Amino acid sequence: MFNKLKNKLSGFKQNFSSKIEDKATPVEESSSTEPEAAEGISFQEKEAVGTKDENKTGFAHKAKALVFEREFILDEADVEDILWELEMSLLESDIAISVSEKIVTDVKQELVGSRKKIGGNTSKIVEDALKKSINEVMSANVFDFDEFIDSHEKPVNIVFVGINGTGKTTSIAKIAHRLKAMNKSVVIAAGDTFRAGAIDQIAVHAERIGVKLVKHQEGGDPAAVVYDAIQYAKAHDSDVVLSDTAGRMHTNVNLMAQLQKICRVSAPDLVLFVDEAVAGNDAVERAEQFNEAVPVDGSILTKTDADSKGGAAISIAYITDKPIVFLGLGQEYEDLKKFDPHWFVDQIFS
Ligand SMILES: Nc1nc2c(ncn2[C@@H]2O[C@H](COP(=O)(O)OP(=O)(O)OP(=O)(O)O)[C@@H](O)[C@H]2O)c(=O)[nH]1
Ligand SMILES: [Mg+2]
Repeated sequence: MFNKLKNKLSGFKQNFSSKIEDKATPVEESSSTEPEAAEGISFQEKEAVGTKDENKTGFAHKAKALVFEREFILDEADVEDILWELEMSLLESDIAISVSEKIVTDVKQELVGSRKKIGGNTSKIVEDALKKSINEVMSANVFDFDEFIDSHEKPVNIVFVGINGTGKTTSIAKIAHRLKAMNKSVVIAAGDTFRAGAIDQIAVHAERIGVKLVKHQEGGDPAAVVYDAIQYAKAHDSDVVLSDTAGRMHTNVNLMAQLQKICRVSAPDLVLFVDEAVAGNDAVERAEQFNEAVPVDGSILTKTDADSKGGAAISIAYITDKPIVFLGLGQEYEDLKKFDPHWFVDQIFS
């Protein structure tokens, strides 16, 4: 997962930290290594009255300071090329332009132009600056799915949308499995009446997981299926309705109008846009285009297990201003992760 991005960031860390090493200088003794004068007596007086042991400790402290305490100051010209390379690496990793620019600016602001102490090793200083910025980008929009379900009036109505083959049906099955394990009652609406085999596909999942499926005939009106599923859930006091929809291109006017009808008729509490992490910037753009047709509340990024770049995951919430709700990490029901920016950033730097 994210191997290409990891390699690129690691190359950047190495280059930037060797630049810091080049510019590192020992901290001058007078700056911060001398012990503060005790209250009421001057520093000279304190030294004069100090015991032999205290003097020894003071000397050891100073000696240590000379060897280990270092600082650096970088100016823009020192790292211009390295930061340019970072920006190119981020763009090549499918991170959106504005997000790449933000990360580069953050790193620059954090490490360039002012005097910095070298606390740990230099590579850690660079990693911390990168981590801080990426964390900030990814924490801009967070959403707690479980809290949403618990705090919302029953049945919570969730509609899944996206282009063909991105993992909508599989994600619904994973979420149904997850909700069931949390003792929630789930109804699935077989709202993909368009693709041959779609109803059977979701029926197999519903049966395996042990949740109710509401379905009509192939070619039927998906809005009616979703409506019926909600009526069923209301009558049976179910907690959640998960509505599948057919994959559609955002450019297909008729199918987008059908999606609008589904949302009009069923008034979803949550519309989740599903796309593949591997689609990179395309996924981000599609999220925006779907949002223009039906107000999308958040995204699910699937196939993150096969994503070597990480760009969509880093950019999508920042660009669309909607949170990532789940990540798909494989084909099994358990391969679903509630999105956590800190976990994600740890994966990139693991
Ligand atoms: N590796 C991996 N494969 C996934 C993941 N999520 C879904 N898939 C696979 O992607 C393929 C398509 O998944 P579906 O759930 O049928 O996608 P869909 O969006 O419902 O497709 P349409 O209904 O045709 O639009 C299947 O083979 C899934 O097993 C994931 O997180 N990781
Ligand atoms: Mg499907």
